[in-house]
Amino acid sequence: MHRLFISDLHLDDPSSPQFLRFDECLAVEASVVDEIYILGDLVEMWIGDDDDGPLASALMDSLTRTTAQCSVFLMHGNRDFLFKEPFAERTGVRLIEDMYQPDADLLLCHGDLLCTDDTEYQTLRKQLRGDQWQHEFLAQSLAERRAFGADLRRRSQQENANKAESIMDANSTAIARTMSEYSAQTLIHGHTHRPELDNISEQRQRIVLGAWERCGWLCRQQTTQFELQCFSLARHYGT
Ligand SMILES: [Mn+2]
Repeated sequence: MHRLFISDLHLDDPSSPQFLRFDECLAVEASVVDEIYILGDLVEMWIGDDDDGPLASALMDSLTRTTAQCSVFLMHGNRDFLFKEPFAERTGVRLIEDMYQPDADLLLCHGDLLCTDDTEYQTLRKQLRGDQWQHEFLAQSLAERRAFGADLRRRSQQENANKAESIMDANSTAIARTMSEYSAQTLIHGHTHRPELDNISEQRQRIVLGAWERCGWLCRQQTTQFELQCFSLARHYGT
């Protein structure tokens, strides 16, 4: 089994280096790997599957081309939890739960659930993931939803600037408890933007995917081997 894992691309502009490299990465890897897993925060903000903006259409084209060649699994992040079935049907991606096991010993999550020290964020998360909030939000016009998204991003930047770094990291007790609960030997997540391959013990490893900021990040699995890789966003993927 040959798999690729990516997260935290925070795409917001189809002409950005991030989007161009993402599009190339999918085109190159689709014929090489069996499965691609996108573990949340693929985009900076997803306001609903009816989005008619340039990023939404470029993204749908790119994913549709890819799913013609390999399986693509999409998990929600805290920026794009409004990807729903219409998007999956249009692009051929499969939406997966946050906490997903492709194999018995492998556990995937976005990573925000592990940041248990940030109680303020966990409260907001519960609200935004609730049916009532989502129903009311999706009833608004696209313009209203875009404005709300921009405002939410501004607020979160301000709040996070005042939080200690450690509060926004994954909590080690939560990591251990979660891995035990799922009997996982390997945990892959993103969200914290702190890429690392953490050998917790002889039996357990945690791989944290990086955000596509200064470079692009991915984890490649070939049979039982996992490798965390970064690559330049300044030139074509694979060159
Ligand atoms: Mn995130």
